Amino acid sequence: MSRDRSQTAFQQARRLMPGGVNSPARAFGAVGGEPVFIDRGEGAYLIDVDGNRYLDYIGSWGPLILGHAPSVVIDAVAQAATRGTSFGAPTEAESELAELIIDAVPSVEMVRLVNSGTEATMSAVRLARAATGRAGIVKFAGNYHGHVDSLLVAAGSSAATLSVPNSPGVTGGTAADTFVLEYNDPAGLEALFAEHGERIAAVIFEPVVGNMGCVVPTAEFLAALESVPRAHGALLICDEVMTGFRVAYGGAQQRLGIRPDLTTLGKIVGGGLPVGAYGGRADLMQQVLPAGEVFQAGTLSGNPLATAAGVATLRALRDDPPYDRLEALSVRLAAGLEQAATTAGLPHTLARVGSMMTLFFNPEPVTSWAQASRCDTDQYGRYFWGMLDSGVYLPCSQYEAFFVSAAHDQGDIDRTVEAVSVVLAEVAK
Ligand code: KE4
Repeated sequence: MSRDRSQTAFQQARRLMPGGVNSPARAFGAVGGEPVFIDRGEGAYLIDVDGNRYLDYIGSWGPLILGHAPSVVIDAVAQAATRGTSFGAPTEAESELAELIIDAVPSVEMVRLVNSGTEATMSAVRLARAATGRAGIVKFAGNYHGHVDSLLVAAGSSAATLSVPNSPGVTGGTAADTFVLEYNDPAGLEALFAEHGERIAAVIFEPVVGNMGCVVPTAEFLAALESVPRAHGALLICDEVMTGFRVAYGGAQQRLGIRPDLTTLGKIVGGGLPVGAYGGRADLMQQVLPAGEVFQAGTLSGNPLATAAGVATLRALRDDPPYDRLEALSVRLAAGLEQAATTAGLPHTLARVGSMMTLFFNPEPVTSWAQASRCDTDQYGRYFWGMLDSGVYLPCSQYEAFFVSAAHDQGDIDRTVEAVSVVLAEVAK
């Protein structure tokens, strides 16, 4: 499999952009080697600039639940483009997308469209702080909510779970208002609120984690998330940027039966174009400018092309839900992966919710970052490259979920299982 043109492209890109990429997730840093440059996507497949075809399980890190270039989306975007790309003025398409989101997501009564998941979580945190008059935010290790300064923090050394910046440029002052706990630790949440409850504005969490690999919440943890913050006057922010419209049409909150105060969305709601959204209780959202006084703005928020892609995508998911078929394909794939790892004698666990899943190179079930961080990432790297050379495009990190799309079929799944059986046998040597 020649990747000469990708290598040339990468050398050129590295002279122009930091690390040659516009998001570090794409740089293959966690698995070594150099990224492939993509020429086009077709259904479940990516074709790189050297003409190699890959069965794609990333789907642009989640947005492409319908696969690459679905005609419903391409036609909608092309049609919208003939009328102009952006007006900086309200359009009816924004109301269409807002209404689709409100009708789908149980806890969302009002919504504001932005341009990314990061903008959504940043704005939801600001709103929670304004609505409660408090500064403290609680997040969980291994949960990622975009590159928001106050959320780019890691568990601090102190037992008080005070956090420390985990990026240069994030100030100690910013980190001082953020607490980091272990996911799936109800006692830790209760203890933190017992000590600091009166200064906490909100808890933000991934309802099914994708960003340390797929990690499923326990019922006890979900119960604590719904009761403990509220007992102390704090809000619950459910970050569904990855799970929204992925694990169910109504997101993880519909599947798990939870009701947060605010929800953040991204990825699928834009159908591959830049859309984020935050929404929830009307009494909270009415505090956002110009209805209220909490500032948030954006030149291209709700722009006609992105809303056209989002509306087309959500209508397709609403009118012809793919979730049962995605479940059947995902069950088949998960069984194949587990069988291959077991036959190869590799310690592993697999976590899956709907069409998002992760094969962990770890003998223990992964329920928090403490376990996730003990995965054998060298084995993962060999698995990644073996699959890539077999024409299967998996996330370039153990700590990312991967996805089945509606464009995948049973033949794709079976070819993937055949490849993984050969690759994992090699990894085990
Ligand atoms: P964006 O700003 O990248 O649109 O969304 C940030 C975000 C917020 N919340 C959750 C739960 C997310 O998963 C993300 C973004 N996810 C990563 C992949 N795990 C995006 C990939 C990338 O950064 O390139």
